[in-house]
This record gives sequence, structure tokens and C-alpha cells, in this order.
Amino acid sequence: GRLFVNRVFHISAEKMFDLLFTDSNFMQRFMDIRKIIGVSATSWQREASGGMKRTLNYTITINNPLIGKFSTATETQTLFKESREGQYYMIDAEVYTHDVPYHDYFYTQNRYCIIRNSKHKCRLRIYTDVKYKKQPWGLVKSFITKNSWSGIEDYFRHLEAELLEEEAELTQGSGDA
Ligand code: YK8
Repeated sequence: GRLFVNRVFHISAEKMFDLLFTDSNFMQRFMDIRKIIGVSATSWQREASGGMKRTLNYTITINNPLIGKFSTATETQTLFKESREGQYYMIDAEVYTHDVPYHDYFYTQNRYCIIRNSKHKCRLRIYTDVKYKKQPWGLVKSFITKNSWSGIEDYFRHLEAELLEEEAELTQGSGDA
């Protein structure tokens, strides 16, 4: 896998969780810019295991000339039971893209860690892995992997940049920057 984001933000851990994992204005705007449309999300529901789960369905717009322009996708987010409100949040997000070539071979696993650094600061880490449900032919596998990494990297670079802008807005004039 790869670590795409690893940075301290001047945003509390709780706020970071709200920005990324609730129906926040920030996420609505971000998905809008990324042309992720028709988003529907369940609320967070407690699991028997003690963790929480929610599921998002949406349609992504793809910037890859090799494949179709749109794909529906399902993202299942799990908030691990080891998470502690305001202190530490670990979320796994499994993303299935249903309408891309070889979609039945792979999915993407994104792991988000939000760690409290101080009252107004947290570290955000985003780690990604492309997972295979069945083993494709070697050439196909490298094709999938290559095309996935570039799309994922672009997405998280952009997310990081938008978070930095949000940070600037939040800290502006707060006096504790
Ligand atoms: C989530 C991973 C792969 C997929 C895409 C598939 C290429 C197919 C390979 C062929 C289009 C928002 C991606 C990038 C679509 C977007 C997905 C997003 C960014 C040519 C063999 C959607 C995070 C996320 C995870 C996986 C990404 C897909 O929150 O290349």
C-alpha cells in the first residue's frame, strides 16, 4: 500500500472527523468539485462488534481516456471500536467501482487515522491499498494497479489541498494560530 497523506492540521481531531465523515458542507463542496454526484449515505450504525458502519453510494466522474466517463461506486466505512471520541479515530473505507473494466477483480481500501495532537491540532494519515478479489493475469494486474494509483493519488492530493484551505479559513482570526 501507499501513504498518501501524513500531516498535522490546525484542526481538532473531532472537527476533522466531522469534516470527512459526516454530511459536512466541506465534503459536499469537495464532492461537487470532483464531480462525484448522486451521493446517498446511511447514518453511522453501531455494529455487534462494537464498531460503527455507514455506506455511501455515488457516481464518480472519471478522467481516464481509456475508460468510460462515469462509474457508480459503493463505499463502506468502518469506524473501529478502538476509536476514542476527540482523541483517536481509525476508519477503513472499502471502495468498489462497479462500472469500470475488471471491476469484479479489485477494490480499494483506504485507511484514515485521525490522531489528536493538541486541543486544536490533529494528525491525518491516509493509507491506501488496491486489493484483489481474484488474481488477474499479470499484465491486467499491473494495468489495474497503475490506473488506480494515479486516480487515487490525484484525489488525495486534492483533498489535502482543500483541507489546507479549510484550515486557513478556520484559523483565520481565531487568535490561537
Ligand atoms: C473515494 C480506484 C480505481 C478507480 C479508477 C479505476 C480504473 C480502472 C482500471 C482499468 C477510475 C472516492 C478510482 C481512481 C476511482 C475513484 C476512487 C475514489 C477516489 C483501466 C483497468 C472515489 C476514494 C476513492 C477510492 C478509489 C478510487 C478508484 O472516497 O482509476
